[in-house]
Amino acid sequence: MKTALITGITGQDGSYLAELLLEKGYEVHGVKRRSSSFNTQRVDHMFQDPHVENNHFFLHYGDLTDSSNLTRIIQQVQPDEIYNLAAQSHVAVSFESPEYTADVDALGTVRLLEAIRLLGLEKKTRFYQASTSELYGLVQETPQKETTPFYPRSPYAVAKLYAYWITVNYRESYGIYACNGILFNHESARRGETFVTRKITRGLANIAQGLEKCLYMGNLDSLRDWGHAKDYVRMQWLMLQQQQAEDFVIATGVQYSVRDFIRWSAEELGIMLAFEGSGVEERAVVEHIQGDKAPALAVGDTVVKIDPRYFRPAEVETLLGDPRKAKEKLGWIPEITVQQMCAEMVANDLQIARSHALLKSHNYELVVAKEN
Ligand code: NDP
Ligand code: GDR
Repeated sequence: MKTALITGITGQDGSYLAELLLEKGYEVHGVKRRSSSFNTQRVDHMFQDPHVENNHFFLHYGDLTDSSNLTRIIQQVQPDEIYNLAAQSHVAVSFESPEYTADVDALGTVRLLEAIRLLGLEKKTRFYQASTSELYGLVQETPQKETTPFYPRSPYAVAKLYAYWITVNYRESYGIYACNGILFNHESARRGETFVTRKITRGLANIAQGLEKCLYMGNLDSLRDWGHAKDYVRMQWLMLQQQQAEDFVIATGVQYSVRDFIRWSAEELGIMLAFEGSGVEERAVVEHIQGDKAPALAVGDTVVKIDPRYFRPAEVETLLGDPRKAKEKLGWIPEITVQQMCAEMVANDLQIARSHALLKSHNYELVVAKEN
């Protein structure tokens, strides 16, 4: 039985990857942060009573800023594979917390690689680094592939640039099987609520059910290459099963705008939107409603407005990946389209919104988180 250690197991990708590895018969260990409230919702369904036999799922308290703790966990677990998914992963937040982002996203990576080296696990432990299309930032070539030069545009991306190169460096210097997955945006019903896709599906579902009035957005012109997280974690595993460690771009090869994603999400709720005005005056107005998914809305309601608070000091305007290397060498092809993913996300958020609306209609007090 192989043993894997996943940092960031409580996040979107960590939870899907843990499911995949358990299915493949791995013993799965994850690092979770101490928090004053529960932070394991995405993995609770995998939790097994530690008192029963044949438990294959274990969580350890830890933090990427704490090297002695990481070294101790790795020493105890002796993993065949480490997936470093933990990060302060929000680009906009990284402008507010640049030093912390560097500590976790950049130095956290070298702490793990050094632990592998200090413990003499260079030949045993394979290492996956969650690299990102944000490395391309101000794009130098379209579509972006493994050889495209990087131009990071945020403290997050700059920290991830260090992590990318330190992973390459430890591969070249110490012969560690270490590789970078340069992943373009990937989403799901488990996506954090403040990333743009989930903010849209959750916000519109809440508005449709009368729990919120309007969704405030940033740059609607931004173009992204969106895939489904479930498809992308399959590739993370595949990258560690090769003869030789290599870096791969993982993307769909198709891009859409934030505005497109708003339009599809609204359509899933039976709402046809008209976008009016431009710049910070742009808004989306309900033009037509069909079906029963949006009982709280009427034709003419404004459901999306712009709030410049969500503009970033430096924006990544366009990202489009070229996944040919992954297709050719790993046989990896994404199975879920962005439109299917959008439908899944809306259905999930509509179900949550409906249950909240039901509670509200029976006078149960409900607070829907608004900060986004
Ligand atoms: P999430 O934000 O959903 O998950 C991040 C995980 O990291 C969470 O488990 C979080 O814990 C954990 N974490 C944050 N800070 C620390 C810390 N100091 N010590 C230990 N753990 C910490 O991200 P995703 O699942 O979406 O992404 C996974 C990785 O892939 C990240 O590194 C991200 O930067 C990268 N990436 C993501 C892409 C995407 O589109 N999703 C694309 C390209 C790269 P907690 O739950 O307690 O907050
Ligand atoms: P990104 O994802 O920055 O690409 O990083 P995000 O979903 O946050 O933004 C995508 C684009 O949408 C624009 N946008 C908004 N974004 C947010 N969050 N909120 C808004 O209101 C809003 N309005 C417009 C953004 O400006 C941006 O252009 C994600 C993260 O998962 C990273 O960890 C990962 O490395 C990259 O994807 C690939």
